[in-house]
Amino acid sequence: MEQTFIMIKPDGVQRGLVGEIIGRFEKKGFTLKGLKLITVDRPFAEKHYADLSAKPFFNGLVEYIISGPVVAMVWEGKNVVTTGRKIIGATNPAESAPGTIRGDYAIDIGRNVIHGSDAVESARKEIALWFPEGIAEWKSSLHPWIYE
Ligand code: YYY
Ligand code: MG
Repeated sequence: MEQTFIMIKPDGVQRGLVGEIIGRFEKKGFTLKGLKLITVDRPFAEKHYADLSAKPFFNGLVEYIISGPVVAMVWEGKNVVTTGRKIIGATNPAESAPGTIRGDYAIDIGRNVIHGSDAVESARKEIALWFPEGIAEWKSSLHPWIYE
């Protein structure tokens, strides 16, 4: 089953949005496979966003991610990478549709509350980076009520 890496950024944690965000993924029917509150250091944040290291906003992005604890999660389910990105909404909250997390809870692109992997391959890399200890092995007993 497909997995994705979802991270509630420091603004989402500080603003008390953790429960709301987890609830949206839970209620959709996805399965929580990993979860931790963690403050990462600069080299770690730079590694997570390595693909963006040439961008002008890279330093500000890294500062933001290391500015407080984040909630790192692994969610599992059919098409969870693509559907997770839809639940999150467009990168710039000015363009995120109402009903999405960024559309409902964010205004500025540099405070957009949440990260979600953009492809199955990047999800695999991000899960390995953030959960080197591995993730939980369990199957929700709701499975037959969510999948036909
Ligand atoms: O995957 P996603 O988070 O939607 O966007 P990315 O293009 O991967 O950029 C990562 C992160 O960088 C974005 O969530 C906000 C920030 N950022 C920015 O501050 N300014 C930009 N012009 C583009 C992205
Ligand atoms: Mg991205």
